[in-house]
Amino acid sequence: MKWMNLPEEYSNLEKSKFVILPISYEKDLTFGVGTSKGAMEIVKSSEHLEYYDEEFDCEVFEQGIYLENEMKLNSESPESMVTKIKEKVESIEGDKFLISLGGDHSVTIGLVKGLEKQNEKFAVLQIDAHSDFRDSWNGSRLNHACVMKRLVESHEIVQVGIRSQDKDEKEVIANNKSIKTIYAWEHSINKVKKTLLNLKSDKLYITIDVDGFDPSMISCTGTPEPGGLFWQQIIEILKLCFEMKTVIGTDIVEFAPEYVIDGKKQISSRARSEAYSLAKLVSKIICLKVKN
Ligand SMILES: [Mn+2]
Repeated sequence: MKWMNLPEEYSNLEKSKFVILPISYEKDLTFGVGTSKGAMEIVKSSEHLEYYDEEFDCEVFEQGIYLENEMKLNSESPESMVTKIKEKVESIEGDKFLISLGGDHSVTIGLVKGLEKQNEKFAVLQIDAHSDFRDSWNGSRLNHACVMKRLVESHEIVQVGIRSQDKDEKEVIANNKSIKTIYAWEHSINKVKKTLLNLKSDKLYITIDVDGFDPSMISCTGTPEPGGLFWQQIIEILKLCFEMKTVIGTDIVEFAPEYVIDGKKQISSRARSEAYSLAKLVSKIICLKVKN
């Protein structure tokens, strides 16, 4: 399988600037199911993408897009999942740009740890409905609800689109200077700009939990929350990030295209359309990296 069905000269590892890493992993989902199929559903829909992006006047494929084999990690413990992803990321050459497709949000812990080897200091921008700041969840400190709590131990964090958290998380965030939260109901592009300006790190990793989108845009996710961000708002946030910082990698997580009906797992036409939107988001990320 190839991203966008690209011919060999634009999809071999050696010549490709961009590397897409699909990860299948889901543990202890809070509400819905099906995240483990998310990555490959996005890959499948990429064959319908245009080669050209008119918004950024960019030929998406030109610098090469290599599709890694899917990492199937459902049977791994959280600790071993993190180690395997970290080692995989460390094995990717530093001049390539990583775009990982999710799995549940805990995969981001492994992705960020993997990038730490080649990047001394970087901040993490998180687009998400949830702050993911629980210290542990369902008995694990590596659960998807604890991701940002783990990452803030070594990185500055910017959260955008947040609209669901518990009281303890709110207090932890308020008392930690390394975290800046822009709630969904107070979101403005100027707030994002000011926050990026105040970061000490020049490098930035971006993690996109698809529930950061409003559910009218993306509904196939474990815990959809009303009042989210819309397509163009997220593109504007990404534009700012790429213009103001050196973005070193991104992930798109928590897409859950499957639902169960009469005991059988199915993928709805709605899920297919959302998978296409997320594949297009990958195109936009590629264009922004090429342009900046
Ligand atoms: Mn979330």
